[in-house]
Amino acid sequence: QKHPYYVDDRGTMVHLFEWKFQDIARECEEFLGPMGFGGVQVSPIHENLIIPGRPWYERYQPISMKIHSRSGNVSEFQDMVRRCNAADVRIYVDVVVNHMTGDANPARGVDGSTAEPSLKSYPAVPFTSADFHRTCAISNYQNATEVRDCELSGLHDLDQSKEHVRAAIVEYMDRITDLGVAGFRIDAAKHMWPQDLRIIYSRLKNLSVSAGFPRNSRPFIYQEVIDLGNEGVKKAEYTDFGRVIEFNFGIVLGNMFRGLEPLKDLKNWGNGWGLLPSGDALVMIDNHDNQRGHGAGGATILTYKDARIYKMATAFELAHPYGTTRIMSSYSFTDPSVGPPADSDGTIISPKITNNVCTNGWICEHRWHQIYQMVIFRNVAKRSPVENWWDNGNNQISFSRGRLGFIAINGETEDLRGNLTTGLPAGKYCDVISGEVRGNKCTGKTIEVTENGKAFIEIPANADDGVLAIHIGRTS
Ligand code: LAG
Ligand code: CA
Repeated sequence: QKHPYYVDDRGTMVHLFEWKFQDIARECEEFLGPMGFGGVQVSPIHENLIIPGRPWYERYQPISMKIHSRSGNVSEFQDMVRRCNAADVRIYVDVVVNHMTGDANPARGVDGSTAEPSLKSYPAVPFTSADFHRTCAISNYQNATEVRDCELSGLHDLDQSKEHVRAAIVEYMDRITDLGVAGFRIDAAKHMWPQDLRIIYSRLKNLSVSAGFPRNSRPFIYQEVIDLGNEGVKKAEYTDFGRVIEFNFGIVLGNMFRGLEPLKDLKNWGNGWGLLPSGDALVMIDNHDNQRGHGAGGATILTYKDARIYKMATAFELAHPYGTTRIMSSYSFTDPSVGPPADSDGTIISPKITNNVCTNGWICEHRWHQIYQMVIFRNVAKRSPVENWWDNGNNQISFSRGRLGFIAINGETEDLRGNLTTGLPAGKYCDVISGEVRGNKCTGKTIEVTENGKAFIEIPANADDGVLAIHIGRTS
């Protein structure tokens, strides 16, 4: 099902990568709810193999389907979901059911479960070798059968055509649904057969009525299918029964905001770009994989490390109506394997947040002014279309969202200065990038829209931010 069930038709979710449940609950109450975020994607919640050094990617190696991870146990998860729902923020769980662990000896999980991976024996589920595909490595991505029936990076590959496997997956997902979540990210969906996923999704129970969902609501499904256009598996095979994460989105925008292609080409963004239809896509600038060179994307993916152009690309993502948007929220890293900030015993250290700045090793892009203000912009703009497109023939662009919001972006080494059509009703507006409305005052640039909808817009080339954005009304 392709609808995220956000409260009040909110527009965006944030991936709080490796955050603990208790910290997420607090963040829902103190920040995400009031600021209009629609949801949070949490890191995988099942019990995973403990890998020495505690790299983040151990969480993509299930050893059982108990809810217990470095983010917390089942009661902490339940408490988080309840508190986030109460703050009008929905929870989405990253579900890893293509595979179990790779080989490890001994193999012990976060909850103490053990396994014999080399025998494909996972007694805590239980799964035995009969539940897995035979051992073979994926090497030829032109061969869809190999991609689905062999092992991704040596991770033992479950056979989702088996009734026992289907039942175990459905039982796990239903257990999470009962705790009040709104949907699921399906990890490695490309490595599972669409016909098996269709059956598994069709058996899932409805969302919890006691958690506040309307009767007969089906879980929101968005699937990780990396299809850059040249492999055996196609993203369109998965759009009948859920959304698909559109990886081209962040790749193209990365190229553009790095200056490899002119921003004026974004005029027809979403069409003719080889992107999925808007209603089928979940999009982001970067994710936990491609921000560190894992998965696909390559070196042009923008991350928090490219802060200025990252914020510009994110502003475009959130200003444009294409797709369901997700924001990445990271911890600082140089080594791509290293896990979240943690004590010597492996306990994750909570982010410390002062004046919207996270310390203790956390980045918290979602607390960056330019980003959360654009989350609000997207909520205000609702479903209104792109109108009043303008560009200078190169890297300066602007457009409105109907009569509700207006954004200008200067991606050039020349100043942007001119009378642009904003589409907004005449009046004074506060640029939410250089400031915000506090009390009755604009702490940033004030923009005056005249009767004909035009306003004088100025973004110097050397401005802190290459973006200006105004919108009607107030949200929160
Ligand atoms: C995903 N999407 O399909 C996740 O977004 C991605 O983060 C997962 O890979 C992958 N699927 C499997 O769930 C991550 C790391 C891998 C890591 C894997 C399992 O990107 O590097 O593999 O999680 O932990 C690691 C080692 C491999 C090794 C494997 C098995 O990096 O070298 O072969 O574990 O031991
Ligand atoms: Ca598979």
